[in-house]
Amino acid sequence: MPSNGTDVQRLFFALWPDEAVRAALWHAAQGAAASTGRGRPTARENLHLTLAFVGSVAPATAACLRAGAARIRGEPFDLRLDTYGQFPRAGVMWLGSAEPPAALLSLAEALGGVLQACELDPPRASFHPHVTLWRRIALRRRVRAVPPAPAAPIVWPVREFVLVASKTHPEGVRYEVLERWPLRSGAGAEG
Ligand code: 3AM
Repeated sequence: MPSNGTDVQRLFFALWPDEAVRAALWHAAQGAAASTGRGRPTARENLHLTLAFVGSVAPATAACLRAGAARIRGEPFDLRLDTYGQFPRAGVMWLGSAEPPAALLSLAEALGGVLQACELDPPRASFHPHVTLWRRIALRRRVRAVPPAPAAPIVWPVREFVLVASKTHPEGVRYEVLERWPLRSGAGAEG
């Protein structure tokens, strides 16, 4: 499968916040700022929760992924974001959920199946749902400086998932939502 060329796109499946949730995530990121040293915040418009990272793929594979995603029949759910954490080696601070809903884990698993069906490697690491708030946390602040839980948990009503293209511009990475699929009651994959 070709992995370079002008039509290749770098893709991932994600949950994409509405404006209210985005504002709350940004607020939570600001609240954690004192714990980061010279970390870099995720751009407000880029805040998201990755469900499955795809990588750079040719148009035929992107079409396969879209067709597979359209067959997913996941349950809508409310995601309670109540816990800060870090991936210390990566220097990342995130907001996550003490108890991720089963419907979220099922959705990520179904998308892993879509990747495999499109002859891509399924995600290697086990799925740890999180919203990256900061990167490049100062070394001496890692782990020790995880802030206490947000004052009020963010409750994210999740009713859809999206396919996102990651585009590198001179001013930084920008994410573009390419397509959205609703989560409808009635679990399981169609067809
Ligand atoms: O949502 P976060 O910020 O955790 O780190 C990248 C980002 O995750 C991750 O995919 C999301 C959108 O870019 N990512 C980037 N390259 C990756 C890779 N090779 C990767 N995840 C897994 N493998």
